[in-house]
Amino acid sequence: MELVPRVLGGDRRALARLISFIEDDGPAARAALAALYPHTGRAHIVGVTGAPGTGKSTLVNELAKALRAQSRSVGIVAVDPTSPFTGGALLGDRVRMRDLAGDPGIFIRSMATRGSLGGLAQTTGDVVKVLDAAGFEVVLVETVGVGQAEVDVARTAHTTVVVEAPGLGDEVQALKAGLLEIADVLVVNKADRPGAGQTARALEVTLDLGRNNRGEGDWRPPILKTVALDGTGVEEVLGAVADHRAYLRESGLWDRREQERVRVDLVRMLERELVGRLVERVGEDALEGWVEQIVARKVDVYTAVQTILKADPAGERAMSS
Ligand SMILES: Nc1nc2c(ncn2[C@@H]2O[C@H](COP(=O)(O)OP(=O)(O)O)[C@@H](O)[C@H]2O)c(=O)[nH]1
Ligand SMILES: [Mg+2]
Repeated sequence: MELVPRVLGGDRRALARLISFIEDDGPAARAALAALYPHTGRAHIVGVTGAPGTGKSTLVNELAKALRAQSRSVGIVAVDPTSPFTGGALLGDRVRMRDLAGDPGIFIRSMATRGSLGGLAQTTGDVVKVLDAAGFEVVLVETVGVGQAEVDVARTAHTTVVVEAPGLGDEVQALKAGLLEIADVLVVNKADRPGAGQTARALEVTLDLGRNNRGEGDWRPPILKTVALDGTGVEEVLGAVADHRAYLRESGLWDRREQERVRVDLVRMLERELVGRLVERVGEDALEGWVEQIVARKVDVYTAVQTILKADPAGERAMSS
């Protein structure tokens, strides 16, 4: 595909077009991804996640500006599956990020869900690869930390920044358990609001109780306070992100995380391919027939799966090997 050399050469319009192809998930996009793959592996992929409204987009904007001030190129992928329902959230992000537009050292892409969340995780991963291949030194991935798919997206980052804010109530407390486990850097944003110190102390206690963090290494996530609105504390967050990168390199965890990322990617791709092929061979009508039989309690889903796989020896072989 002629887009590939242009993307590698720094052509921004080619980059935007290629990402659109990837979102449409055609065979051409896969060929391009295959061609780009040898050029990946250089970017520091930084996930920024947390509950809606904590200030992730504002923080990402400030982080990007601070990185640009250090002359480092930045790709941003903002994933917000809630936006089609709430309307306008992504638009708001775009407006806010306008002060970064026109700078060739930065590329911003907002992505809304089209298909399943699982599909979104895949697409996001592919877009990150393209930005990596295109030479962006840091790729910031903003995700809303509300579900497993978002956590999966965060898991594919080298460094995960979890954003909290005071005064968001119980809903946020409930999110903490899952998100704290994947946090490499903790940010209490909206430090200009009352309760920020208390939120930070609560996080401190929770960290002490539940060490740590993917069960690997002895990195303790620093807890940093920011006011993303005016940039206060943003340099410190960048510093912590850089420290974490150095830690990953020195401890050998960088390579382990790469392996984890590739394994997740490989298994996800195999699942998609196998299920796709199998459904194609079995046929939608036959599947519908199985659904009706299962609904009618004439057969159970477990037996149905075994029977379908037996009737399709290629699928059976692939699934059981
Ligand atoms: N008071 C205060 N408000 C903030 C701060 N950072 C972001 N906000 C506001 O919080 C709201 C949500 O911010 P946004 O970045 O869209 O949050 P996101 O949903 O996590 O991406 C916006 O109205 C921001 O202006 C901050 O540090 N202090
Ligand atoms: Mg946002």
